[in-house]
Amino acid sequence: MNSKIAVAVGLAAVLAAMLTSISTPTPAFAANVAVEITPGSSSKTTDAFSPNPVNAKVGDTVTWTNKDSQPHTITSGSGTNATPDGKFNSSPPPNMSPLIVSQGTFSVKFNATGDYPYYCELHPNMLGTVKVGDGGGPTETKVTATLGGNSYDITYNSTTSKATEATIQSGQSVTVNFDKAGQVELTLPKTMISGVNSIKAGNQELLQGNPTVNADGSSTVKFTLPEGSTAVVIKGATVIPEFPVIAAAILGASIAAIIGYTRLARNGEGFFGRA
Ligand SMILES: [Cu+2]
Repeated sequence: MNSKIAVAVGLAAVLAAMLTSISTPTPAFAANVAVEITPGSSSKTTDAFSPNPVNAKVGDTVTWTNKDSQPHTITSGSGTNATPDGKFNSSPPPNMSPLIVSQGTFSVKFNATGDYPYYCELHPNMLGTVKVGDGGGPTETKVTATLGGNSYDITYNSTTSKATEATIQSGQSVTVNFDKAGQVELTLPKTMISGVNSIKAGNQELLQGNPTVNADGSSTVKFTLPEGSTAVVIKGATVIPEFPVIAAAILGASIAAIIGYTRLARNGEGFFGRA
């Protein structure tokens, strides 16, 4: 056999083996969930990881990939006092070895529901959470509101209630409908509403304390939708107007100019005086 042909046959065999391994079916229920350690993460906090928090189901494997140029660790525990809780650690004591080097990965399979906070032992300012829900499906989903051709995703987290619809009352409020009562956490995009100051079910105020404002400017609010209620009306300092403010201002100025010109014309005058 000619050596070139031999190489070609060898490559084809390797390729066939790779394709076979790729197409091997994975178990129907367990999933792989990807999280990135983001570039520049050593100087970041809760945005050091993406997504964060990350949602998984019991049996899922979460894999972190280090997209930063520096090494990091994925260590379970609360980062504020930098104490490992021993649940998982990419870089166990005593030598913190191995570190997750640039482009390296670390995986953990989660077998029980709960919230799992974690941090980086080299940079305890880097804080993340894995939220593991039961096998009934993701606990966090979204509902989309539209206005003026734009759509706004509202993410919600609830084990009891499903958001069925969201509508924007331009410049006033956002209404979210649910299938039934229960505890709900909503994250509302800044482009839709900011400065959330009221969440009402009928006449009942549900908002307690201030909403959490996230790094991207979105607001996260938690409330309990009372029995018998299926909708909340959310108000804030600003709710997206039908038209952008600048467009409205230009439109207003144009109307004023037309009216002004019409009056001048009626008096037999142009903009530059009598013709
Ligand atoms: Cu780090």
